[in-house]
Amino acid sequence: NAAFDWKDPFLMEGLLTEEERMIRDTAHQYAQEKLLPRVREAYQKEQTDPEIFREMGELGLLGPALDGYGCTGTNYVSYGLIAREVEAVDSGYRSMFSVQSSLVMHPIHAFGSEEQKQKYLPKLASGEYIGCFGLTEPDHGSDPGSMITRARSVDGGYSLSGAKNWISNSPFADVFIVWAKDDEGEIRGFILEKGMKGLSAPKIEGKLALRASITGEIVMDEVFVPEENMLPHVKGLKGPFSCLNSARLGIAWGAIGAAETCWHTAREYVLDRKQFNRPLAANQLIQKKLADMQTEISLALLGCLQATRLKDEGKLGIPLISLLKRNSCLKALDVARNARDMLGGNGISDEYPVMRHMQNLEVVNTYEGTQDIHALILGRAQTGIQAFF
Ligand code: TGC
Ligand code: FAD
Repeated sequence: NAAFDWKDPFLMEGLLTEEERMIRDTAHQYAQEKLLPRVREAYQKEQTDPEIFREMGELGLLGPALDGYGCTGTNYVSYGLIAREVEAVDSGYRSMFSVQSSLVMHPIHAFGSEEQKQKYLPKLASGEYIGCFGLTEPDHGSDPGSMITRARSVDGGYSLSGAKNWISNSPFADVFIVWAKDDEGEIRGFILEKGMKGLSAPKIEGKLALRASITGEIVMDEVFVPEENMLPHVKGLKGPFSCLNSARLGIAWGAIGAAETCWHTAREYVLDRKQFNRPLAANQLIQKKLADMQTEISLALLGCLQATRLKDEGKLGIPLISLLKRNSCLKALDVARNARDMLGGNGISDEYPVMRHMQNLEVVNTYEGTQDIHALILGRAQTGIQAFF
C-alpha cells in the first residue's frame, strides 16, 4: 500500500523539477526567516519595509520568469511556487512581489523599447527601483476601459492628467507604469518616474486588510512625459490585461499558500487544545473541517500546477486563469474563516496568523478582478454572451 501524505495527497512534490524545488526552497527559507519575523509589527503599524525589494532582488526573486536584463529566467511554475511561499506569510508581501514582477517588469519586457528595457529592468530586478502599476481610477475599477486619465500630445511627448486609486507600492515607487488614453482615445502605457513635475502619490491610510503592503493614489497634473517613455509596442486594453494574466495566475498560487498556513495552524491548534477532556481534533465536526480544507487546497494546487505548465508550454487559455484566480480566492477565504472559527477566541489574536490572512484575502478576492468579474469572464467564455454591460 502506497503511503498517504496528508499535507500533499497528490504527491505534487514529485511533479516538480529539481530546479523548481530549489527555487521554491530559496523562497521558503527567505519567507520564513526574513518576512515572518517582521510581519506582525508591520501589519499592526501599517508599515511597509522597502528593503524587502532589495532582499528579494538579491535572491533573484523579482521578475523571475523574464529572460535577460538581470532577471533569473525561470519558468512560470517557479514564479507560482515563489508566490505560494511568500503569501504563506502574508498576501501583502506577495502583492509587492506580483506588482514588481508582473505589472511593472513584464510590460517593460514585453512592450518596451530596447532602451527602456536596459534602463529599467536591471534596477527593478535588483530591487534598487520599486515599481507600481496604475490602471484603476476612483470611478473606474472593474471597468478600466472607461478610464478618464488622458495623455495629450505635446511637443516632445505627452502631458498626463488624471488620478489612479488603490495603487500598491505607489507612495514609495520610483517607477510608475500608468495607463492613459491618447488623443485618439487609445489606451497606451507610460513610464513615469518619481520626481516628475505634477506627479504625486499620497498614501491611503486606515486599511483594515493588507496592512503590510503600502497602497496609495497616483495624482497627475499635466505631468510631462517624454516620447521615449511611452511603451511603443502595445495599444489598447490588451496591454494592461496581458500583465494581469501573469499576476492573476500568481495570485491563484499565492492565495492557496495563505490557505495552507491557516489549515496547518488550525490542525496544530485542534490537536493541542483540549475541551471536554479530549483534543478538539477528536470531534467529528472538527475533522470534517480539516478534511474540507485538505480537499480544496490539494485540488486547487493541482489545478494551478497544470494551468501553469500549460502557460510554460504556450497552451494556456486565458479564461482558465479566471477560473483559478476566483477559485483560489474563494476557497482560501473559506479555509481562513473556518480556521479562525476553530481557534475560538484565540483566532482573533495576532499571535496567530489566521485573522490577518482572512482580512488580507478579502482584498485578494477583490483586486485583479473581483470574483464576480471572473465569473462573468467564464460565463462569456462558455456562452459567447457578454453579461457585464
Ligand atoms: P474586453 O472587450 O473583454 O477586452 C478589451 C481588449 O482587451 C483584450 N483582453 C485581453 N488581452 C489579454 N489578456 C486578457 N486577459 C484580456 N482580456 C481582454 C481583448 O481581447 C480586447 O482586445 P481587442 O484587441 O479586441 O480590443 O474588455 P472589457 O472592457 O469589456 O473588459 C471587461 C472585463 C470585465 C473582462 C475587464 O475589464 C476586467 O478584467 N476587469 C477587472 C479589472 C481588473 O482586473 N483590474 C485590475 C487592476 S490592477 C490590480 O488590481 C493590481 S493589485 C496587484 C497586487 O497588489 O497584487
Ligand atoms: P467596483 O468595480 O466598483 O465593484 C464593486 C462591486 O460591484 C464588486 O463586487 C464587483 O464584483 C461588482 N460589479 C462591478 N461590475 C459588475 C457587473 N458588471 N456585474 C456584476 N457585478 C459587478 N489597481 C491597480 O490598478 N493597481 C494596483 O496596484 C492595485 N492595487 C490594489 C490594492 C488594494 C489594497 C486594493 C483594495 C485594490 C487595488 N487595486 C489596484 C484596485 C482593484 O483592482 C480594484 O479595487 C478592483 O478591480 C475592483 O474595482 P472597484 O474597487 O472599483 O470595485
